[in-house]
Order: sequence, then structure tokens, then C-alpha cells
Amino acid sequence: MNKRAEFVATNLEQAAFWMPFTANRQFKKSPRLLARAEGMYYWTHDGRQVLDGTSGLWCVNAGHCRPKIVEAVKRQVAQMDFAPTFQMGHPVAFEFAERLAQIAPQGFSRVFFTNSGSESADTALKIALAYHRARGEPGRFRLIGRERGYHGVNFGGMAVGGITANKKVFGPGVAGVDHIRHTHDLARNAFSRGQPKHGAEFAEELERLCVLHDPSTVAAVIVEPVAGSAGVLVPPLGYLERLREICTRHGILLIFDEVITGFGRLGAPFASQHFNVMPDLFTVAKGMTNATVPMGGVFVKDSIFQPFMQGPEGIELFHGYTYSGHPLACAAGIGTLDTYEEEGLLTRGAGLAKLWEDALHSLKGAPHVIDIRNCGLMAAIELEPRAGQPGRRAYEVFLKAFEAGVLIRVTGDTIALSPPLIVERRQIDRIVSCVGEMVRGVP
Ligand code: PXG
Repeated sequence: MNKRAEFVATNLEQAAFWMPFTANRQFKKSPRLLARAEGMYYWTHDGRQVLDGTSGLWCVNAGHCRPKIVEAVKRQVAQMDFAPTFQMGHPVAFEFAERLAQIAPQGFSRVFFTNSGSESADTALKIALAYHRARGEPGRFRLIGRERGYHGVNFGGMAVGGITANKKVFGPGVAGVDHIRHTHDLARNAFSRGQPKHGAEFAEELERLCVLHDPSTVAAVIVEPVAGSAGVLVPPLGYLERLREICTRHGILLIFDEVITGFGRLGAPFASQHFNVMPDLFTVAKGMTNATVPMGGVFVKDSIFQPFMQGPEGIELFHGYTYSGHPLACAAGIGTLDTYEEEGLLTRGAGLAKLWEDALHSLKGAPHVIDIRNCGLMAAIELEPRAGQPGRRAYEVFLKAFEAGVLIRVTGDTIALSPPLIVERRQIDRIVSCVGEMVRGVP
């Protein structure tokens, strides 16, 4: 154990680090510490190998410490650590944006850089509002999200998000926000393989809200093509198409939050391509730089960008972050795209999806398992909650799996899986058999 690992292993109860989305007191009593990573694996501070079934937090799509990315970051940090992008520029940011535009769906010719998925969500909402104003429709101010949606933790994303725990102690939030219902429907769709058959009609709720609020007041609708944090909710067949139609009919912008689904997770570079439904804007982060350096972005269609360029001379969008287009992040991003391209990772999931689906669905019939969902290289196994202790059963599975050397995620009583896109068959088998064993082992 090195000195740093020794410090954290012995002193955690009084540690200064206020950990995010963590039960701090519980964690610090019995910490789980990761110290090294390579390819499909982490190693704990005491040297145990752990298979990464979650790509870190849905973000290390190419696997850990990939040489091209590491080299690109090293070169960049030595050459130019930081450069401003407000009324200044640097070549790496321009180059990365061009590379991104090349892999984006046709027509998404511009990208605005942020530093996280949360910032991307807030940026996309602000662009949507400003766009309508630039076109002379300033009355479009409403933002519509969806129950169980997750768009990060900043005020805009929190407001359109639909996970109660993430909102309830933070006040009234942003005005003019409403939500359509989620698409989870266990009664009709349990154990669906890929897109569930039932539920396209849930999109009609958008029509209902349009009638309620008057569609001419609605600026944008934001959804995750596949809801991630809420437990991998795959859109029912026809659902996204219906949302698209309703938005188009009423002049409402459709925003896809592709923070998880972007960069190959579903077997295509972006979910819009996988589902063949195009939004007007979409957000990314996570896999954009393989999580090596934090970064996010908002892609916009040319038709969204142009009205900004036709306004008065001067700054077209009063928005941006000190670190928008940070040189290290852009260098990491270029190294990431090189790696994705050389290894065909942005489409590799398509070839593995069936194997992944079959492996996961082999757990049907295991104790406690009430649903299994999958799409591309994402999956969820929903467990029946233990009476009076929601979330506890899945959390125990998570702890036991980690002890056994496999990292999974849990959200409520749902186990979520999203391995790096370099995953091999034997590793899929290991993840699934470990989860199966642990699920069978918990009361
Ligand atoms: N949008 C979506 C769809 C996300 O999944 C964000 C925005 C926010 O990104 P940042 O970079 O600000 O965290 C996310 C983040 C989980 C989990 O396992 C999911 C996320 C983050 C942490 C944990 O449910 N998604």
C-alpha cells in the first residue's frame, strides 16, 4: 500500500472530503477505495482486482487508462495547460469540435463546450430559450421534462429532472417547468428484450400539457432517450417518434440528453441514430473524453445556430464557462475519438448487444428478480424491494459483488450495468454470473 492509500484507509472517519451522492458516515466507516485502473479493471487500494461493470459512472466507454488518451493529455499539459476561449481561442478546441461534428448525426454542425453533463443540460435549456427569442418568439419560456428523468444537479437540470430525492430539499426551483409521465410499465412490459412493446401512448401526455399551457408558451422538451439514473428505462416502440411529431407540430424544440447514451453505449455513436429519431439539440459528457478530463457539450442543428448568427453584431450567446473548451479536455477528447475510431468502439455494442441481452435475461426466474431491461450495452435488473427496506436488497447485492470483484451500480432496488465498450464475452459472463450468485445469496 502506498502512503496516500495508507492515509485514506486509516483516517477516513474524520476525512475532509464531503463525498457526493454518498452516505458519508456509512462509507467512511467501511470505505471502498479504488487506486488504479486499466482496461476493464480497477484495483482497490489493497490490491484486489475488480471488473468494471459500470464504466466507472457510465463514462469510461473505451476502458481505463487507454494509451492514446493518456499520451494526448500528457503532451497537452506540457505544451499549454490552459488558454481562455472568451474572445480568444486555441487550435485544440477548434480541432476537437470539428472531429465531433464529423461523428454527429447529419446537420448537427455546431457544438458548445461545457464541463459536465449538468452544465450541458442547463446550457441546452438556455440555448433553447434564447433561440426562440432570437427568432422573435420570446413567449416560449416553458420547459418540459419527464418523471424519473435525470439531467444533472444544477438548477435547470434539477427542475426538468424527475427524481424526487434530487429536488425535494432545494426549494421551488425554476418557474415554468412541467413534466410528462415516465415510461416504466412493469405490468405490461416486464422482461422486455430491447424496446418494450407497450407505451407509445405515454407520449400523448405532451399533447395534453400543450393544451393545458398553450403550445405557443412551450420552448423545449428534454428527455433521455434511455433513462439511465432512474434504472435504465428503455423507450417503448414508437414513443420517441411520437414525442418528435408532437414537438414538430407545435414548434417545440426536442432536446435529447445523451450524457449516458452518447458515444457508443447503444451500438451507434448516438442514441438518435440508434432509434432513428432526431432531436433539435442534444447534450453529451462522460464518454466524450472517456472521463479522463471532465467535459460536456451541447450539439445543435444548423437551423438552431443560424438565428443567433443573424442577430446584431457582438456576442451572440451570453453564456460560457471559464473551462469551456479546456485544452486538456479537448486533447483527451481527440485521443478518445482516435481510440473509438481505431477500435470501432462506437458501433461495437451493436454486435455484442444480442449476447449481452441473452446473458442478462438468463437471470429471469432468479429469486427477487421482477424485471430485466436492456438496450445496446446498458441493462438493468430490478429486484423486488425487501418489505419496509426499499433499496436495501440491491445495495447488499452491490456490496457483495464488489467483495467478489465486480463493480455494479444500484439505484433504488435496480441494478444497473454498463460495461466499457471493449468488454469481452468472458467478462460479460463473469458480470452476469456474479450478479446472479449475489442475487440468489441475499435474503
Ligand atoms: N444527464 C444525464 C442523462 C446523466 O446521466 C447528467 C446529466 C449529469 O452529468 P454530470 O457530469 O454533471 O454528473 C447525468 C449524470 C448513476 C449516475 O449511476 C448517473 C450520473 C451521474 C452519477 C451517477 O445513476 N449521470
